[in-house]
Amino acid sequence: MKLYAHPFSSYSQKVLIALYENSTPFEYRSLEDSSANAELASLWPLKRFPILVDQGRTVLESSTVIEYLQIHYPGVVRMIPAGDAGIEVRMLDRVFDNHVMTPMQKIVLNQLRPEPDRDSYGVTEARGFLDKIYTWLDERLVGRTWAAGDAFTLADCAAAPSLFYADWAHPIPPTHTCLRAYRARLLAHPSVVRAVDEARPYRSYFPLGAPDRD
Ligand SMILES: N[C@@H](CCC(=O)N[C@@H](CS)C(=O)NCC(=O)O)C(=O)O
Repeated sequence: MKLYAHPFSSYSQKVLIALYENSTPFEYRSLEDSSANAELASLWPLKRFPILVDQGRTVLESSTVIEYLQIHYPGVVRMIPAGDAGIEVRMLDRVFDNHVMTPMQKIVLNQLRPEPDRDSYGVTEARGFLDKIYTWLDERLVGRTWAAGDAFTLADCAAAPSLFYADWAHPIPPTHTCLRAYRARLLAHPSVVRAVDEARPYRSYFPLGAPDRD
């Protein structure tokens, strides 16, 4: 099983955390390597990553990759619970991707554009979305250890990198104690610690300047 990913990429970290949670063996095709980049381009013209290749099958999209791992390489940690409990997990996975990761990426990627092509309207809008979702999450997470309750799931795999980088791009206000405590809990969790540590050598890639913390 090969994973095409980059250690500093948020969606790559999402899948790496799931792999590390269950100590699932895989070949890491790091996109620091030009040959891995060429292979990625031949497998997926959009060149979005991570992607997984297993026994000739290419699996796209981080959430689907994690679902694939659960079905084909199940481990002790069940990433998506069966039945109704899976609804909250899948819903929060979508919330973290669509409403934390997407506005965070908007702010970060805007900085990589040439100055005349920057989108200040879009960035202001993204900051507004993050303010709203931070408030929503701060309330939703009351009384929960992990995103969907007591168990670490797919939703936490999505939450860890999205909140990690979102807080760098648009800090979570100190008044949101529940959300900040959840982010800190994630950053102390072994699979997340490993993903964050592997990404440390690439912090200079953060276009807004990585803060001296975390
Ligand atoms: N919906 C995709 C998003 C993947 C994504 O946006 N990955 C970023 C890296 S974190 C990427 O491919 N960036 C390169 C690009 O946009 O060309 C997923 O869940 O896997």
